[in-house]
Amino acid sequence: PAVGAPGRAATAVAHPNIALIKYWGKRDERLMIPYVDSLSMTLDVLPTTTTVRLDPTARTDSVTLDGSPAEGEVRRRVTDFLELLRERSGCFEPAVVDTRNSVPTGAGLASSASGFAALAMAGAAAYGLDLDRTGLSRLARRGSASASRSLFDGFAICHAGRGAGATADIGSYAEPVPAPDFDPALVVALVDEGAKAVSSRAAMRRTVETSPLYRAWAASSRADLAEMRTALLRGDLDAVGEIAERNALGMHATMLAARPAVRYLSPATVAVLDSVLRLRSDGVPAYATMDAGPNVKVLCHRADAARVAEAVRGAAPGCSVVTARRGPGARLQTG
Ligand code: 2P0
Repeated sequence: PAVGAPGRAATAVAHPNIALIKYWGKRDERLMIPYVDSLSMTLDVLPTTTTVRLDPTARTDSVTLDGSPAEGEVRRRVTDFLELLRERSGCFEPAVVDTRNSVPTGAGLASSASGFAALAMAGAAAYGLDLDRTGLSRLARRGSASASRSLFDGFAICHAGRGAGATADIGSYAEPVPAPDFDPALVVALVDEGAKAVSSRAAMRRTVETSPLYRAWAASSRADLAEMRTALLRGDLDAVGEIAERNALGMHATMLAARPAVRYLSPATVAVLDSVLRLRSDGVPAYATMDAGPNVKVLCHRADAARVAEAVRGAAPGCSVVTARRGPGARLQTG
C-alpha cells in the first residue's frame, strides 16, 4: 500500500513464552531459520506493549525502550525489522516505536520473544501489511525466532522448516499445539535480573560451530518433541516436565561443551535446581527449565504453585518469584 494506506499507528501487546523443547542454533542467520523445531508455553505475565507510528516528517526511525532511547544492538535489531516492514509494504516512511517491557530486557526471560511478537503485530498494522496469524508468526521470526511462538495462546510449536532461502522462510513459522486439559503453573524464579554476558545470538553461533555435543542434542530434541506432543495431549504433567527438564539440561550441556564454554547457570540456578529435586523427593511434581540466563522456571500443578514458590525462595534468598499460567497470543489493542 502507498502512503496514506490504512494503519499509520497501532499498538500491540504480547506475552513471553518459555520453551519446553528449546530452540538453539540457526541454520540461516539472515532469515533467522532455526536448526530444530521448538515448543513453548505462552505466559499470562510480564507482557510487552509496543506502539508503532509512521512519521513522514522524520528523517530516521525513533526507538524508545521503557522510556529511554534504544541504543546499539537493540536499536539496530528494531530498525532492521522496520526495514523489512518497509520492503514488504512499499511504504518507506520512518517510524516512531515505543516499547514497554514488564520483563527485564536481555536477562534470559524471553523479552525478545514478547518484544518482536508485539513489534511484528503493531508494525504490520501500522505499515498496512495484510497478514494472517501464520504470516505474522513468520514475520516475527525474522526479529527473533522465539517470537514466532508468542503469536499463539498456550502451547505452540515453531517449525524449523526445510530447504534454503525462500523455501526455508515459508516453512518456518509457529502454530498452536493442542493441550486441551493441560493448564499448569510455571513458577519463574528471577535469581538475577541483569543483562546476560553473552547474547543468545553469539552463544548459539559459538555452540553450533564448536560444540561436539550440538548435533547429538539436536537429534535427541526431535525425539523429545514427538514425545512432548503426546504428553501434552494426555495432559500428563510428569511426562511434560521430565521431557522439558532433560531437553533444557541437554541444551546447556551443548553450551558448556562449546569452545570457549558458554555458561549461563549460576550458583543460585543450581540451588534452585536442587530445591526442585527435593520437592520431587517429597512427592511434589515439579520440573525445571532454564534459558539463556541464570533464571529458573518450574513447571508444576497450579495447586502446588505456592509451595513451589516458597521452596524456590528458600533456595535463592532475595530472588523474585512470579507465578504464571498459560496465557494469550499477541493481540492488537483497540481504542
Ligand atoms: C527458546 N531461547 O527456544 C530458546 C531457548 C533461549 C534458550 O530463543 O537470535 O533471543 O533472537 O532468535 O529468541 C533465546 O534466543 O534468539 C531463545 P534470536 P532468542 O526460547
